[in-house]
Amino acid sequence: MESNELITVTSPLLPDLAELNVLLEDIWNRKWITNSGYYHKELEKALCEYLKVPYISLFTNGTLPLITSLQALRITGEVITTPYSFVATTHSLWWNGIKPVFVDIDPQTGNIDPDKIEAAITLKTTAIMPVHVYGKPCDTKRIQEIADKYGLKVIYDAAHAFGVEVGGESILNAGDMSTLSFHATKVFNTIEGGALVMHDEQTKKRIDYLKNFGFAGETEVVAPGINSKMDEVRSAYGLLNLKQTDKAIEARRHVAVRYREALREVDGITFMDDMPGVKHNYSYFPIFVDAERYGMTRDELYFKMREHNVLGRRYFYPLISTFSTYRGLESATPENLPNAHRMADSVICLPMHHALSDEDIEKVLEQIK
Ligand code: T4K
Repeated sequence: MESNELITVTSPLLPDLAELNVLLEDIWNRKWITNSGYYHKELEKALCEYLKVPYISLFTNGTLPLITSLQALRITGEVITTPYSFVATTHSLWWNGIKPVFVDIDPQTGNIDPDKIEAAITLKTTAIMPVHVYGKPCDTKRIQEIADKYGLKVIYDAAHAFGVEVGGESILNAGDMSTLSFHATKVFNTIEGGALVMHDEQTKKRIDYLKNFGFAGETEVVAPGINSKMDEVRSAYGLLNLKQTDKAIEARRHVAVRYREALREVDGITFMDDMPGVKHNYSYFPIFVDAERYGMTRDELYFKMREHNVLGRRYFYPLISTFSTYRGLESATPENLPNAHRMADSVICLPMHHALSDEDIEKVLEQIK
């Protein structure tokens, strides 16, 4: 008999409750529960080390670092970005009064196609905001060459790229800044949370002011900042979760290996392989359905899986460029974004997390095979 248990696309990595209680007691004793406390500082330190980055600033979620990075770099006018992402990427531009300019993606990686960026640059372009979608690294070298040639800033939305490295170096060191999300659904989570990664102390200081209303000391406000601080409870929770992240990524890798092994034989289903020289985090496992060869459309498969309690997700469908806020933009036409449309119309992200059992994995595969 089939089990009624839902196999969800992800499941949060949770710290040991007894260990968390010890830290909570300490926080209670300290009576310092937010505004850059002890655990906030400790987590920033631990993350710099784990992620191999020089400076990091914690945030209360993964959307506010996007918005704040644009403020900090004083980005205006137009920003070139990808339509194939979670809607927060483009919303951060909107919240800064910036016009998003969508560029199509590379069909192999799902990331912005560097070959199409130059044609989208105008006199108003001030920055590029690519996304390492599913944690697959963008072509950061090519993007930087273009940015340098035209004097543009680059802010990477690295919400999916926690711990991803290329040639032994963190992908988070590319561009001018990178943002992270520590949402419950991510490889590393602080329930809600996020961060900005930067290269120098001066920028870190400025970001720390901006996330605390612009305060630079008790009586001085240096910029119209916002409140996007992470509290002590979530910082402590994050410290504990960081200790088990490597193990969780290894468990995810095990899932990816089995999925690939089984799906290589299924006609009409494709997926992404590991990239040479890249340390992946296995944050998502997207498959792409070719309806003709597979004999079923993506949506037919998606709903059939749901009927059997396998809850994949169609990340990232619909494309951001099709939402009412953005579809009026000249760059939002389907003719400008054929690869992004093809990917959004064929994708299902399979359940992918540390707690999937071998039985769960086989159940997911059964639905597809
Ligand atoms: N940039 C990119 C590229 C992003 O992908 C995101 C967020 C951001 C920026 C913004 O970062 P944040 O401000 O969110 O930190 C989820 C997440 O809410 C969102 O963080 C994430 N990307 C996006 C891709 O996915 P939903 O609406 O699909 O999540 P939800 O609530 O349907 O959860 C999915 C599944 O996860 C559930 O079916 C079961 C499981 N789950 C979820 C939660 C919240 C649990 O088991 N426990 C939980 O507590 O958006």
